Amino acid sequence: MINPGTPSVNKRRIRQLNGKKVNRGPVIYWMSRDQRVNDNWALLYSIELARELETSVVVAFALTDSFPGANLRHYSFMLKGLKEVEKALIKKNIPFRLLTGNPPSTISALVKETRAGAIVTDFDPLRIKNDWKKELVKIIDIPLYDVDTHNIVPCRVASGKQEYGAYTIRPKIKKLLSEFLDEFPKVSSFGNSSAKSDKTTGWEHENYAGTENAGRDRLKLTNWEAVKKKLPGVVRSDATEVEWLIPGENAAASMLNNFLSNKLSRYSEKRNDPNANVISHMSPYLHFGQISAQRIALEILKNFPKDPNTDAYLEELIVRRELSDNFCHFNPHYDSFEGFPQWAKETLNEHRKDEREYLYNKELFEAAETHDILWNAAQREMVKRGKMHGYMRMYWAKKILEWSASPEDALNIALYLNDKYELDGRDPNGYAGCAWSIGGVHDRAWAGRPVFGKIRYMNANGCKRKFNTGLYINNYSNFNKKPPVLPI
Ligand code: FO1
Repeated sequence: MINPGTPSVNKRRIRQLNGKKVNRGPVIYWMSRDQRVNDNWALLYSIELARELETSVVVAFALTDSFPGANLRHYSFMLKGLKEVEKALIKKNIPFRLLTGNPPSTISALVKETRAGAIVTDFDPLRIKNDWKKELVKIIDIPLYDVDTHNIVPCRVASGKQEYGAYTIRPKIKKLLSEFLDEFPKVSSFGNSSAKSDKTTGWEHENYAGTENAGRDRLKLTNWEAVKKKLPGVVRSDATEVEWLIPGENAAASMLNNFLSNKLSRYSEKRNDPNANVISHMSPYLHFGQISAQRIALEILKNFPKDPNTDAYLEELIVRRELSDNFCHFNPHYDSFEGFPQWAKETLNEHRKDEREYLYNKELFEAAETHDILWNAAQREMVKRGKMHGYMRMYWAKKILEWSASPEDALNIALYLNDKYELDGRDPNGYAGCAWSIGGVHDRAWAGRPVFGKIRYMNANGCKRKFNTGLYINNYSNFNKKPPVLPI
């Protein structure tokens, strides 16, 4: 229970997605984007609502084996994180249910089974999540609330339209930080009367194995190995599991501490140098919601004086990331040529027929078999480590535009590879990043040139000026070479 008297969740984070009235019965937190127990406004609101309605909370994660572009690399990282979520919730006497199947159907089945009185879920601007929510509200007659706990300033509060770029959204966000960048209440254990009902609601389901003592109640434990085996589509992937990054809320917190203590002081100077390894590695944890951006910002502001390092990092963490949610939320074509700004579509159309000095298809790009050894090294870093350095991602995507038959092919290939190999693929950051590189989204027009037109151009010399490209190329010179064990 949140300790009585704790400030309630800022209502401006919350939207009710249908017009239904709450019923008696437990509050379900349908956890999806924000897969963590600490620093989670959606979980906190679920508990607050349950307290008001004098009922209990059940947390559910609806697992689909067909999340577009996802494979073993992603599911393995995600499931390990969810296993930790379940353990942490059980310690707080909050039951966790892992549901497998089509999310709207499995969630509505849970509503029936538990006779739930309301559902809370977390905000996500991606099409697939909106489709799930639209389908769910058609088949439930209790309220569905959506809480933005991914953004510090809720996406739907920061702006009411698609923003042109960082320079237009930044002042809007800065003005609202004092309202939203507040400390989270702690979630202590919850006198969950529903826990007793576990026995009566017959949770005999192949996803469950055994029970765990949780205070005076016994709660079901998920059989995670059985669940992972049931993910048929992911077993055959060639995007192998990533070993160097430990998944889960605890690992995310220690990775953050490591970044703050050992790397932040060199961040602004070295952040564009892949060999310097000063990046935070937060993006996979942020993608799966295993850490809150608000927590990261609070830790920085609490413990570090404002300086070029904190400015540069907070700009990425707050402005750039919230800009990408804004882009995906307000632009339904966030993953296609149609989503580019008018000036970019015009200039790319004018240069459609320009001769491509080199031309590669998806297979050659994927195999890192272009003429450019720097580009190939970046592709191999992504395939081997599941994470390409941010500066190289821009170069990598822009070269796909330069060496593809059309801008549409380029965007499709960049998104396909990004979503297949990047741990943080299928994320608004990735869609906005590819659209920036290939379609000038959030950027301005530059001097025209073949193929690119007025889209900003980048070349290897630009990289050479920033870092030792020879060392980077050597580190990723072939697929069999073990990637360097970078000091995490
Ligand atoms: N979210 C879900 O609610 N259910 C899933 O089964 C699921 C699978 C999944 C696989 C790979 C991946 O990268 C993301 C996945 N997500 C899933 C979504 C994820 O939790 C994030 O919410 C979004 O991708 C970020 O917008």
